[in-house]
Amino acid sequence: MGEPFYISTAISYPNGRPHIGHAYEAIAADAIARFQRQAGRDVYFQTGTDEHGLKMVQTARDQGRDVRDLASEMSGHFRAMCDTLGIGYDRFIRTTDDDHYRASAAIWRAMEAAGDLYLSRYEGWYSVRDEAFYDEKELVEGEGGAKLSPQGTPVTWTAEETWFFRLSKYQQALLDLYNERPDFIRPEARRNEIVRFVEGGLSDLSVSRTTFDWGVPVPNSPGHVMYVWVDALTNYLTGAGYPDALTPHWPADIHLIGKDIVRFHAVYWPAFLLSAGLPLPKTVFGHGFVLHRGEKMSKSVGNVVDPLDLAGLFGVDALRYFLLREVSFGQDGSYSAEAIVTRVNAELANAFGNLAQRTLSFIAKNLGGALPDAGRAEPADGQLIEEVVVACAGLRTAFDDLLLSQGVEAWLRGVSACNQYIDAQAPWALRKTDPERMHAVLRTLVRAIRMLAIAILPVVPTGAGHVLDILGAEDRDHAAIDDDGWYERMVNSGFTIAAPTPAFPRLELPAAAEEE
Ligand code: ME8
Repeated sequence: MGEPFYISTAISYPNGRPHIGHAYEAIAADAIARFQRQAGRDVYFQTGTDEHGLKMVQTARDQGRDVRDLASEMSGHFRAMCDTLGIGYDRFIRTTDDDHYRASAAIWRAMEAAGDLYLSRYEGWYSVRDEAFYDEKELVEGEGGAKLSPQGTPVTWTAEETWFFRLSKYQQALLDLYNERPDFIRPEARRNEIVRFVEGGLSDLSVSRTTFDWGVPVPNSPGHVMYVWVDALTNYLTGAGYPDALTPHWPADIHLIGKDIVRFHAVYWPAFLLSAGLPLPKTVFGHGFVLHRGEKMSKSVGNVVDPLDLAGLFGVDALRYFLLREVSFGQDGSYSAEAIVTRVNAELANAFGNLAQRTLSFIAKNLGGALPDAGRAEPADGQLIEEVVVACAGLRTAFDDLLLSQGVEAWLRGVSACNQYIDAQAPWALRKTDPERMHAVLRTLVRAIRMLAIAILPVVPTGAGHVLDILGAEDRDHAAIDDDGWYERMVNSGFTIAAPTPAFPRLELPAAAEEE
């Protein structure tokens, strides 16, 4: 096994069904996980649901149902979304899992043993929507003078006896961390936000609640449950075996989360870990928001588009490709049915899908499926392979650095080199005039298509997998891209290409979506 690689998504609040933002985060994390598996890393990928807290209690109350039932039912929808979208998680954690209660109690005791917890009275503002405490100075004014959180959500005055965590004690340690490890928070804009916030001073954090009981009980403190973010963040450790011996996957390589929850991951979480004497994750990456035609949606606002409807309309690969390609990773992005159809048709269906389909069906039809002979090579053939090698390497370098959209762009340069090559070489015309040259051209294309299909597997696992199945290409990791002997071995094995069905069908704009 290779070097360990741990990637997590945020765990979602199961107070409603998943929306496109959840799908986006899961897809991005899955593409990174698949990519690192191809690179030979021993990947652990965790996602799941964050089931405690006041938001869950209130949603259940509003619906007149039991909070545990609500959590279970909605958690099931999140898991089903992951399964439908081909998210290859190693664990789908629920914060109601028994081992998670044990891990949460253990980190609590460790923070207590460090002298970082004390009982006092909390009086201040709380946003149930964000499950967050805010200082007076952070609040903004809404319509009619209403006080709102910096995220624009309503806040209520809260006063109760709670446990506090000595967050203020960690101010300098956190600033040192951001300074010494510039990659701890990415991208840069998020890092700057957090540095500014911490430089502004940190208040101690209220970490228990007494007004409801839907949470992890505070050890030896009857009536107190942990503040939902304490147990939520601990999910990452639960997955790594805590409090028993930590697996080699800890510390996590990437906590992938949205930009609205960077503060919890880049301030509270490292402070808890420092207090408990545990190693810190390597990178907290705050991706942008995906907006429908530029408008923010949220479960509470109600303009949510079900990702499974989109996957049903366009296909899983199309949705994955669109989101990873369209959104510059780390920034906000917008989607619409038209944008999905336009991009997927241009780049996946026409540029790559058609290249594979034309080439492989031509071979199936005209060569009886037999792999083309060496034929008569020309310099253009070697040049094309070189361009494709560079394109695949470009994708690899970019994905390694979490530049997902740029990675796909690099890959597309390889695809367009193939299409230019086809146009210039016109293999279909060579069939009658120069079959020897036709063989060399087709053979070059088969090699190029295989490399490109392997490289794009993390993004479109089904379609790229289909192309590789047609080619009988079983090895699909990065080493396989560089494997020059593959073609000869396939020829020697007598492999033939069967008439292929298209891997990336063209999309139609659904009638209903046009008017939306
Ligand atoms: O925040 N576009 O859960 P959540 C992209 N339980 N990403 C989006 C998005 C959008 N429009 N809307 C939300 C929570 N997200 C906590 C996390 S982790 C220990 C606890 C992202 O269900 C959001 O930024 O509100 C977060 O990363 C994830 O979806 C889950 O959001």
